[in-house]
Amino acid sequence: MFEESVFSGVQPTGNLHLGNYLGAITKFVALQNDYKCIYCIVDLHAITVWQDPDELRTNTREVAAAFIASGIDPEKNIIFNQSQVSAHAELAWIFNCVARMGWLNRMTQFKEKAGKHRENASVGLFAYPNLMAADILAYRATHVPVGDDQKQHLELSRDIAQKFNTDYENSIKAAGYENGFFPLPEPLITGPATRVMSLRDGKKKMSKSETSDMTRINLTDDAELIAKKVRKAKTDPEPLPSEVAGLKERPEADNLIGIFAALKNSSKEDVLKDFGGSQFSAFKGELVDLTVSKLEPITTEIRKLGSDPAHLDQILNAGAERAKDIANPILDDVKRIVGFVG
Ligand code: AQP
Repeated sequence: MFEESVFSGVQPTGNLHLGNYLGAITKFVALQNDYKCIYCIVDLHAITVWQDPDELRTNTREVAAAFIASGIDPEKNIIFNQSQVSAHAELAWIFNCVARMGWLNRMTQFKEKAGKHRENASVGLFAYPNLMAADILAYRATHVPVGDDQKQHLELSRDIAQKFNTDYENSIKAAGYENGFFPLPEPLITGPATRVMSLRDGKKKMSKSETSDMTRINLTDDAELIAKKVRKAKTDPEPLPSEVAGLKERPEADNLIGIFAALKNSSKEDVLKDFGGSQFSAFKGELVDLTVSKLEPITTEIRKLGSDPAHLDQILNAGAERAKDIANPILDDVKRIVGFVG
């Protein structure tokens, strides 16, 4: 019914970390073999919280470099920054008028990010999920690889797509679409590290905005710093269990085993077959070696690509043109369906 395709985005809001890498970027790399993929650096989302303009430019190029260094082919896939394709913002406005206040009021990410200062949060931060729906649906994308933290936003995207299809049913049929205009995009949340947790608190998500750098492993960290962070990662006094069930109520152990499994492309079960009964000190040594061996080539490549910002800009500009070629005709149809003249 809908041609299968993949869309996902990453915010250029600071150093990318192991959570972004395992929860999202490794999935992006794997999917490029089977789908038409569009990977976006979502700078419009980034400014929902104030960003220093120079840092925003640097971070945007750094995410582009991280995509490419991780193995995403910019020729085969489309890589671009969101603000270059105005269809995202235009469709988001239409979705602001489709989504209901009650739906957005239920979004836990807004509650967490706005915290006690809700009245002071930007309107953009509140409406963020509508823009995310527009990002995906501007391409009528069917599959969205994301970390577990984005599940609720994905569900909202589906609700918006469904409501648009219903609200404009007759107009959509008149435009020649028999089965609704938008697909209901499916989240792809798979593997042992869909929610990588802070190294200092197994109940909190690893995050760019957490003040302590010791809570996360950044893609730009060198081997020495990775070793220090892993050595200091919070654990409990028990040896590692031999079964996954034994990780219950042990969030820090669960997190480190999940990271190891994801980096090794294996499962928690298999990792525990090797390490069940081990002390954390022995396991952490192996985790450092594995993390460094996976990240070091990527870090080196990010640095190399970062030394030529003009080349990265060329890639983003070319990607934006290809993205416009897909999104603009879809937006034109949406405008007609809604009843805009022109
Ligand atoms: N800890 C995580 N574990 C697994 N996946 C994660 N993702 C983020 N954190 C984790 C996934 O990475 C993709 C890009 O995320 P983002 O940059 O768009 O925004 P975010 O989720 O807000 O990331 P951060 O690091 O938590 O940023 P701040 O601190 O600004 O809130 C998404 O697919 C996300 O699921």
